[in-house]
Amino acid sequence: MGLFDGKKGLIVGIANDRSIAWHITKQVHAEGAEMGFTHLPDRDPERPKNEKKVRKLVDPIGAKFLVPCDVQDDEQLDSVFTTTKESFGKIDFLLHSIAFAPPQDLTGPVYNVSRDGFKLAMDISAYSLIALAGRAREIMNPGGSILCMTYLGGERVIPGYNLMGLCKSALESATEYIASELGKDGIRVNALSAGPVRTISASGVGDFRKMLQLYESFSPLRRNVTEEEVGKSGMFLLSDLAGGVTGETLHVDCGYHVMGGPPLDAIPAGSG
Ligand code: 0WD
Repeated sequence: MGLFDGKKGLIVGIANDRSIAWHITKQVHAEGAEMGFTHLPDRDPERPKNEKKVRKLVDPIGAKFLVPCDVQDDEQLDSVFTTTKESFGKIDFLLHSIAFAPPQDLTGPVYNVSRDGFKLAMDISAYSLIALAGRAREIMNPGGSILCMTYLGGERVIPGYNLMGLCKSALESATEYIASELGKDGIRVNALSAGPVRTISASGVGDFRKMLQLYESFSPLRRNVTEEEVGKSGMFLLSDLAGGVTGETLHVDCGYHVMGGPPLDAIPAGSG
């Protein structure tokens, strides 16, 4: 008896086998869920590399469908939900696991962010939750669960996270407001705040290797979170086990978010 027996859902954000969306998908699949997926559209239809990368992962687990979706395109979003409705009728969960900021705006200081870069990053990384949730509510069963992915840089300054921090602040606020609006329909909306995981998007954040090292020495568990732990926490929030949880940002970061300063044993001896 799986936690997701008879449950159906839509996963937005698998890019490859290192994507957080894939780690969550594996856990939800193991609990019996049936899923449909989107992938970033391929610029050259003759060379569908995005589709191929994702299909290689999701076909073996019985994907109901795999369709292109650029969340900046309302027609594509409408088409995704038409396919979802045709395939499933109603769904029980939705995972939003996407983000993007133009590298030149992400790597520079926030005070230098361009107007267009700000708009693009906010559109893909934050407005997309609004666009997806507004469509999902039309076909979601009571008891349904919407989950997005966030990071501590949306709550506090994390050097190098920069513009994406502003996007995550907006994403987390949208999570709370949409949770307050959909609760009467029995739909929960939460955010999972993961510690650093080595993925393609992460490689766009300044000095990611140093961030991993810092988490190892500063977090209460003195280590980084594993992909499997992120996957299981995501599955928890999408499942009925989290039936009383909504509007929440759950940290799965080995406790790093509680630290106000480095642990004393993290300061090199003799550096007084
Ligand atoms: O340490 C990390 N990796 C953390 C990531 C820690 C905490 C949170 N997160 C968040 C990210 O901010 C993001 O919201 O998790 C989410 C997923 O990120 P990820 O798994 O680290 O990144 P990735 O595997 O790159 O998936 C993000 C995907 C893009 O992948 P690529 O590699 O192609 O950039 O978002 C998708 C795309 O597949 N994406 C889009 N999908 C639809 N329309 C768009 C778009 N316009 N832009 C990007």
